[in-house]
Amino acid sequence: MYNKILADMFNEIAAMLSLDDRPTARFEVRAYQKAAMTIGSMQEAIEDVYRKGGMAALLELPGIGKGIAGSIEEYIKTGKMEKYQYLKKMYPIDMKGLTGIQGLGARKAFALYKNLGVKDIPTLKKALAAHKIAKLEGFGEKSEEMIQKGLDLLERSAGRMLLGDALPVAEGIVQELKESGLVDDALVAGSARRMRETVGDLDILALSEKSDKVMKFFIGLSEIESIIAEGPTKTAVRLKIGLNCDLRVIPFENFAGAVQYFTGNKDHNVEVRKIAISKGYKLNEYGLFDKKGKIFPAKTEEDIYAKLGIQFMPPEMREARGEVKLAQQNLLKMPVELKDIKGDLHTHGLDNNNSTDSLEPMANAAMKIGLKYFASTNHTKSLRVENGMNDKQFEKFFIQIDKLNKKLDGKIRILKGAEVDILKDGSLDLEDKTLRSMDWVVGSVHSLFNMPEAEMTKRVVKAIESGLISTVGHPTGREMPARDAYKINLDKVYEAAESNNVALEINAQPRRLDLNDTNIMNASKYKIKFSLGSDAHRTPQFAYMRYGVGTARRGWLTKDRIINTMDLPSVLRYISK
Ligand code: DGT
Ligand code: CA
Ligand code: CA
Ligand code: ZN
Repeated sequence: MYNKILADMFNEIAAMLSLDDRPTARFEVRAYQKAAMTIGSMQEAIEDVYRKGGMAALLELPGIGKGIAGSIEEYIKTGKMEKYQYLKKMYPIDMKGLTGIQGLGARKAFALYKNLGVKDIPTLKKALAAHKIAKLEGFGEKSEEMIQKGLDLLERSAGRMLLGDALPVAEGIVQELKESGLVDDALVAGSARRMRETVGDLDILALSEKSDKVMKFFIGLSEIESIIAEGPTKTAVRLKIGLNCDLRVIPFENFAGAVQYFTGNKDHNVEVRKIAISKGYKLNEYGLFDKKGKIFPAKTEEDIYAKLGIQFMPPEMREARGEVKLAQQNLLKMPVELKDIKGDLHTHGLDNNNSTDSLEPMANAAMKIGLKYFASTNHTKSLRVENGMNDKQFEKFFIQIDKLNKKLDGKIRILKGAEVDILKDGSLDLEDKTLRSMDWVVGSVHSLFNMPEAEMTKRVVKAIESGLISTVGHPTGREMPARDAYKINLDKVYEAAESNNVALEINAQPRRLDLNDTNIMNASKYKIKFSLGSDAHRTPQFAYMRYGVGTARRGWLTKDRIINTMDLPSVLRYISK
């Protein structure tokens, strides 16, 4: 069916013609837009219409005149369209991709091409990263910001989505399924269950014998934008957040097998299946079967792993990184759990500050989720956009913390700290004396991300060697989806951290998750401790901790490696050393 292809081409022609200043061009633009609309919304294939009724049939379609009908005929016959190709030569840019961005019309796209050589999304990204657009006549700071926002939005809806955006929605759906009374169990499987930092789609499993009713209930949920495919065992939908979601309804007999299979990942499954085969079984999405095809009556996926002689492991570890082999030898150590976390070692909170809540509500929120302590680690003066504080201001602020600690009466303890900027040369953004007066200091890079690797490494190592920081905050500086990690020799950072007894942070902000899983695996080969920080600026953000824990688990980190698993007296003892 050529409908969409032709509609896209006509829209692109209209966009290119709109750059033409001749008055007649305006009419042409409208004609092509109209034709695009007609063809795009037709149910019957345009080529069938033509084959059945020829040019006359095309001309009968609303908004299709002689010229455009001729172009359609030409395309059906030859697979090409002269008018389109002629214009493309004049404007060799990805008009469709670029004008698909909110805030970027054909004229602006062409101006970007003429002035900055922007011809598609990758070159646009480069221009944005270099902040070249703001300086361009007719654009400005605001316009650049809008284009950036539009691009982020587009990418979010097109590709993978942050776990932090997707998981709460998935959990909401699971909750609604459970409350419907139609299912005996439901869970999020797939990459979201494995706590992967981004997810391609959501995979929800429901245990029920009433699949018809469950499916009906599911497609009626308010989270759903449209139905992609509806069936008795699987329904696929598009969610309003811009992500696809599959629901599978599975009877009791097959549920454990499905949970194991759809949790994945695929490579992990392949390894587990090989073991099943070597033992004379068959393992697939329906369960574990013996030679005669009789299903092994597993109630849970634990039963399946046990039957195969593989130590049970949490979903976060199932990434085919050697876990299956170790589990066969019973050598897997179980990773940290959220309930092990007693405190939060990276938080913000200040009065009269636009970007954070005040300290007292932060303390109450931390208490409410059961934390025994948290470090208040506000920004330092170099970070002006975040209202970073100077030495004097910290001094005053700590008096406020003393008062608040008294008021909180031991129910929760606020540790005095800062997220001190590691400056260009590796020096720190506060006086030594101020830093020495603190319980907990996070040292972070917040500027000049584009340094050469050697320089950045030296910068961070120098901060580690200062003896003044407790941990390195978000050690690679990445921020998904837009900012990659800066160039840094992490092994040198780990070495320095090991010999100076400085921890490395696992920043739990869903955009950061830094260190990430693979970095954690490498870092844990050194004798380093890790600190987890929600980096909460607002009271609900203490809950980000679970993403940090998920990432630690993906990096196979055990409880004893993580400072936050210590109770308050142990942490105070640890800090005083
Ligand atoms: P995603 O959606 O890209 O974030 O990643 P996943 O892991 O959720 O992948 P998805 O949604 O394609 O499939 C869900 C799970 O189903 C996957 O983790 C493992 C299982 N699976 C999918 N395709 C295959 C396959 O071809 N073979 C095996 N053994 N398992 C598969
Ligand atoms: Ca998935
Ligand atoms: Ca899927
Ligand atoms: Zn920071």
